[in-house]
Amino acid sequence: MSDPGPILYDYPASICSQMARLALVEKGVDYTRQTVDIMGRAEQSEPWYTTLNPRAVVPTLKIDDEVVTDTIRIVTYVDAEFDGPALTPKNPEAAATMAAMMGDIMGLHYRVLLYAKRLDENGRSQTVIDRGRFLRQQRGQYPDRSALLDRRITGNEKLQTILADPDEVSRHESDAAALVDHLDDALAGRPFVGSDTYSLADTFATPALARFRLHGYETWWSDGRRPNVAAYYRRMEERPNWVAAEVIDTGDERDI
Ligand SMILES: N[C@@H](CCC(=O)N[C@@H](CS)C(=O)NCC(=O)O)C(=O)O
Repeated sequence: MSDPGPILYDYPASICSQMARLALVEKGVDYTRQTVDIMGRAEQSEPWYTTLNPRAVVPTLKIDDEVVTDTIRIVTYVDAEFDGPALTPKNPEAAATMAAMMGDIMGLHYRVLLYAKRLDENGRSQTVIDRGRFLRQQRGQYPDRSALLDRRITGNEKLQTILADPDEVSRHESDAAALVDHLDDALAGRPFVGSDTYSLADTFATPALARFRLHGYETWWSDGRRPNVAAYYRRMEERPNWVAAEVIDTGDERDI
């Protein structure tokens, strides 16, 4: 059988999948995608996938027999192992700044931001409640997946608790807005967030900003606010990798 080359197991709208795709596209890697339906069919919990990714999350990159999980590890691997433009600054200090930025971007609670603007008058999201019900059904149906599903159920309950607490929701929104401030500062007088050339930090910042826009937070960088981020966002939208990596900044909460 012919070598399939690198395979990215991903989900189109997942923010982490978009980050991995941007890194692959920037490096010019010829890869194929296999969709893991993390929503309706919950394929991430199926044994064929958890064998690859025991944490049952996307993305996963497979190259021959090598399997790489965790988005930061995936993009770092892609940058190190494939030809193409270097996406990590050579200067160790700049590389450390880039890594810190990536950690900050990854550290936000994107699900809170997703549902925060779509709560009912009691601070509840029917989508999150339905998801919890679905996870408990799966827990009954697949006892062999109980450890994984119990973690998911606990996560779902925590999310419901956060969403029901306006102070907690505001705290997560403030963390995200502070990140946008940080990006605006980092972009003062330079075209990219991590260095003077496109870097892994841009593969993270782009889907994060796209996600904020999708969730209705574009006001953070419109009407003269955070002008460096506003100009950066326009530049990133115009890059060929935006389309090639399928960065998503419009859509419906059920798609993601
Ligand atoms: N730290 C992990 C996080 C991955 C992650 O949370 N992926 C999300 C999509 S962005 C996912 O698979 N969610 C499905 C689920 O949690 O059931 C990484 O960087 O790969």
